[in-house]
Amino acid sequence: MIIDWYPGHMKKARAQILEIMPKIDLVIEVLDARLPTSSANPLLERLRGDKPCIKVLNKNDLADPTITKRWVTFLEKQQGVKAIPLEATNRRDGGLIPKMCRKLLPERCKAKKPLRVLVVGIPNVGKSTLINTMAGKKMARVGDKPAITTCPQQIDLRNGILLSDTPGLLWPVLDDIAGACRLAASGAIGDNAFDTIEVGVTTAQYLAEKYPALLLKRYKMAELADSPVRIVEELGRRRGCLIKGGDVDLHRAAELVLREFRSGSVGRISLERPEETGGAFNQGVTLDENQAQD
Ligand SMILES: Nc1nc2c(ncn2[C@@H]2O[C@H](COP(=O)(O)OP(=O)(O)OP(=O)(O)O)[C@@H](O)[C@H]2O)c(=O)[nH]1
Ligand SMILES: [Mg+2]
Repeated sequence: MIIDWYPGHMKKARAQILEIMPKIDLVIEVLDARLPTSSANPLLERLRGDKPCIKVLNKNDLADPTITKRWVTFLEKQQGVKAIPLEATNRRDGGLIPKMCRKLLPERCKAKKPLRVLVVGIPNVGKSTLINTMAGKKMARVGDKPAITTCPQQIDLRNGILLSDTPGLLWPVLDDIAGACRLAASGAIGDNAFDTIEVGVTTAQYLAEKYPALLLKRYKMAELADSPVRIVEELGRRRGCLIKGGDVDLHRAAELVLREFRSGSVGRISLERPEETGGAFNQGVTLDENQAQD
């Protein structure tokens, strides 16, 4: 399968972030709590250098809470990093961030100039939502698909913090196949850029391995079929994803799995654990590197 998704604005955004970085005091990297490794852009890590960083594990409401706790401990082992699980849509959660910023840079806060904070992360992870929640009003455009923000935008929180919202940034070469498949499952990559059946079936396989009880409950199945494709067929049949003649429409069934995983309808699910990133996704999709290169 080919994942060919590196919109032109991302290349530009990368250059813009490079330009802004020297003027930045602190970086907020928004990660997807369900996949903190695959949603971390190694390029951002390099661009950040030794600036302090808050790693926000966003969409915490969708992730497995016990695994998220382990991620916080794991991420905070990095120099200059504070990690916090968060629901960007939640006002109370958003209010915690300015306090964290000031705590990380107490000396800098004594200066008259506002603290300059850059918000970065992959597409659709919730950067603009977090900014709006912190600002207490809609300042940045938000949407449930990747590539909503296409150029950097500055937002003055009027509390001594100046935020920069940036377009979601993926890396030009998606050469980690399992990671790319998790990103596709999470909604970070445009739906037209990957094979829905492959990613949907791989997601169902992972759910069957790690969260079988949630899968059985959601689709009211007594037991799981003996292969991932059959599982998707079975749940598709149960939910009326049929074509003429009564056969299952596998594409629609795979879409259903992805939609319900993304919305949290199946339950709180983490696709990665700090100690291992294996499982179904490692046998997942293949990428055409030439297509993904910039
Ligand atoms: N369940 C849940 N959804 C969230 C959360 N934060 C953001 N979202 C949703 O995620 C989608 C993407 O949010 P945006 O804020 O536009 O994401 P972004 O990172 O700015 O995306 P780009 O601008 O495309 O890079 C929206 O539908 C939000 O409502 C969260 O904590 N939990
Ligand atoms: Mg945005």
